[in-house]
Amino acid sequence: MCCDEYAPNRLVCTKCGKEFNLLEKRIVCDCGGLLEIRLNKSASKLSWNSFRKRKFNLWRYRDLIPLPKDTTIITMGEGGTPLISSFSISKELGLNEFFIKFEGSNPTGSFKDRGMSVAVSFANYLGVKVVACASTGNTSSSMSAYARRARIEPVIVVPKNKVAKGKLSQSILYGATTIAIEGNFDNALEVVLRASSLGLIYPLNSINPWRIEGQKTVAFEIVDELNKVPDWIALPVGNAGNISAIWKGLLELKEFGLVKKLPKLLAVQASGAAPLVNAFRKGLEVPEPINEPETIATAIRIGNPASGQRALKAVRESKGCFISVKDEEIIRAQKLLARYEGIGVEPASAAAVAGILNVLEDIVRKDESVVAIATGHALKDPDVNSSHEYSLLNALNIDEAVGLLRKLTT
Ligand code: AN7
Repeated sequence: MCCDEYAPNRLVCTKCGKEFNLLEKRIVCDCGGLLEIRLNKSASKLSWNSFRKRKFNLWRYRDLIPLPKDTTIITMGEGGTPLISSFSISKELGLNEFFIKFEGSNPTGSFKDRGMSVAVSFANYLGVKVVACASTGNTSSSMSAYARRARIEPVIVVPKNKVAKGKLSQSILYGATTIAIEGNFDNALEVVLRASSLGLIYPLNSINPWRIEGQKTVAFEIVDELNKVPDWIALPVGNAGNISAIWKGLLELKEFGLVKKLPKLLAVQASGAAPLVNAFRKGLEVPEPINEPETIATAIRIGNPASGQRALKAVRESKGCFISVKDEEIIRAQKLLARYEGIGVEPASAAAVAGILNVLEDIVRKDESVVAIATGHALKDPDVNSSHEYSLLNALNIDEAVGLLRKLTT
């Protein structure tokens, strides 16, 4: 029997390999490396059938989320999001199997709720009083909601005037203390990292290993629902926590015998904020930061991704690809999803679909199965929605409105 078999779950530095007790409050290693949670082998007794006896939300996979048994779970039923078949777009493109995993249906409207449910549960277990995050808007909305539910104080640091209205309104509703910084997300993250190292706050950005434990569950759900591993998973990449989490989840499924093969990752960035695409092309392991990232997809307007190195490794291991899309292509894909499928997503999420459209036949073959992760709801960014053209007819009264309808339908 391997000595490792009954080794406890543990925190391991992704840089130097140093190990720590799982329940330590620590976020980074003394060497500066990010920490990752490693599961022990007892999970190898798991099966899809045992998962499927439970409700379809992220807590179906509780056995793979190593929170202590007596943790109070701070939940709003996150996860269990719909995997929507794309009828029209796939038919139009001649794609065999194309699905949208609609993360917009999470409690605060984005995939961030998965990581926050787990990480706020852990913060609460630690007895933390104040949590903080830097954010382009979704992390801050989600953290504020879950922190309030746990009666913990939320503090958010956001780039001034660069957060979409829907997201900002959410954190106002939750009453998060808000610091709006002149600068971008990368500067905001610097603030949170410094405050964390001074012991002022407990950070809930995706450098926190517990966030990753929650976010990996989207990979479990995709395989669970499809009943197979798709050929491709496409997703937008900003700070690169999500793609790192998804790859970690997939590797765990393989390790524990729950899948035999792994999908390729199609990682999509906006062309004005694409440090990882550049690094991928140049064959670099560590990305070079971009000083002034710019894109209409404000969620992924990030120049110095904290998990960039992990993301590059994940995409390479998967034999996938990093690609960039232009803002016009993002807007076109957003419109396509809305007007051909009825699926409303925010611009960052549309980037994943724009990416697939760009590389169809070159990188993604039409006979392959593809799942695009729609990370956030359309209501997050009402300004971009309102910039699409549509037909507006004004009527002064009821008779005139009925007259317009008559004209339109005859
Ligand atoms: C809709 O909220 O970084 O690569 O601060 O909101 O894990 O960063 C948001 C990121 C994709 C990219 N899609 O995920 C934040 C934040 C949407 C997002 C991403 C984000 P990561």
